[in-house]
Amino acid sequence: MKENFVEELRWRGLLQDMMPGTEELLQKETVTGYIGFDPTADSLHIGSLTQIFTLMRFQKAGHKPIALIGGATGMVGDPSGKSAERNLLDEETLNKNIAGIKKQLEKFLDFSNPENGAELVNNYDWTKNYSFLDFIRDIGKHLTVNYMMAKDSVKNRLENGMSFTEFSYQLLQAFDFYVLYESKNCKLQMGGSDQWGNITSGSELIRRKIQGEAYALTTQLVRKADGSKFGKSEGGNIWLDKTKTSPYKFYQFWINTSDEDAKNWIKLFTFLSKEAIETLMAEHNQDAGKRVLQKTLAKELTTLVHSPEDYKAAVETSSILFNGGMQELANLDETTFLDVFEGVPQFSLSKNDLEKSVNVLDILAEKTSVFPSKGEARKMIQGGGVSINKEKVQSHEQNINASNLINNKYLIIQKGKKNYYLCSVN
Ligand code: 383
Repeated sequence: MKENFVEELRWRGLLQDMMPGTEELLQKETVTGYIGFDPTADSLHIGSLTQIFTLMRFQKAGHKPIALIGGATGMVGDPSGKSAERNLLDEETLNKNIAGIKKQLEKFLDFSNPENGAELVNNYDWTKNYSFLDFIRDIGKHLTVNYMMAKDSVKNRLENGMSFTEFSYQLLQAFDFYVLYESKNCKLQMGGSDQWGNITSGSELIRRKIQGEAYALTTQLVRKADGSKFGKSEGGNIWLDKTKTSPYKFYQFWINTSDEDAKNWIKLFTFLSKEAIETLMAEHNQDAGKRVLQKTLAKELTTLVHSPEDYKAAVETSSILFNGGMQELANLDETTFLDVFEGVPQFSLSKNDLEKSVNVLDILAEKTSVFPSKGEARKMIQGGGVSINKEKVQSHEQNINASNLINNKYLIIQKGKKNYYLCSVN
């Protein structure tokens, strides 16, 4: 008896829809299943994590996963869930994106297992030489326009219009499923719930063209309890590529998850067992302030997507701002340094401002607005409540000059214990 993949998705709150017979098939035999990713950017972001995890869970349950990169479909653009026609990507961008995504997908799956090793394919390989005439004769003939128009991805666009190009998208994706069914006995396609229409077009094509049976399964799209979009921070997407989102920032994203979200996400984004999760939930309910769920999420995900070393560094960096000294801050690379200060109010000074020594009160209340007035700044200095670069300002007569800058560029001002300000000199 196989590990029950569908049941696993179900208790984790991941399952959205499946075609009748899917669960039975998965219980009966080792199934080859695939999920497609279009190369719309040169990195995947955490919005794709659910599907990466689905492929990993599928493989752990003993089935054979195929990750498909949409080199061909990426040239067209999926209208599913989109309210307007998209711009076509040029070839150079596409190639760069394909290379980036391929490298990432390879990290998550086991390609060496002789029983159910993963495969990575690119639909450009079987689409590039297929002629338009052949395509409309061999493939297009099997689905009616009526059928295609009944899909949400098309229906939702009838008012504003859509090009023939985007209308054809579902046929291209259907063709992929057919090719994989024929060449690799791939009987299942999975994806987020926005993909239901495209996936079932594939099953329909396989049924009509060769009387084959192919199945569909979709997972729920991840939502945030407060209704805002999952996967974005103030600065945009949370990417899996560490040059786009540093491991520190990635870690912080999960650490800052709300309690509500953390309770759901611990099931979606970890491989922890039901029992382990129940224990964590109980701990969380005892003392939510300890943030055990958030810490576990951050640990599991930073370790998986980046590395154990990156996780360790992120934890250390996180404590630097509050517990660390100047030297530790100065040793951070600039990206991480700026990430640490994200969300902290920032001011910029010009080089000229610091050419000569400047009185500290001028910095605090004139060149920046850390304090509303020099009087207030003076009062707080007297009370010992102002630090610059982690050192207490002893007197309001103190001066600041270029030699005080960290890495020749930054001043860190602290008002009281908790309020940080970053000045950068340009
Ligand atoms: C292309 C060719 C296929 C099968 C699938 C595709 C891609 C698919 C698509 N998927 C999204 C993407 O690439 O556009 N048409 O950005 C997203 N996926 C997954 C998941 C999701 C979907 O990559 O719901 C979120 O991540 O299915 O929006 O033969």
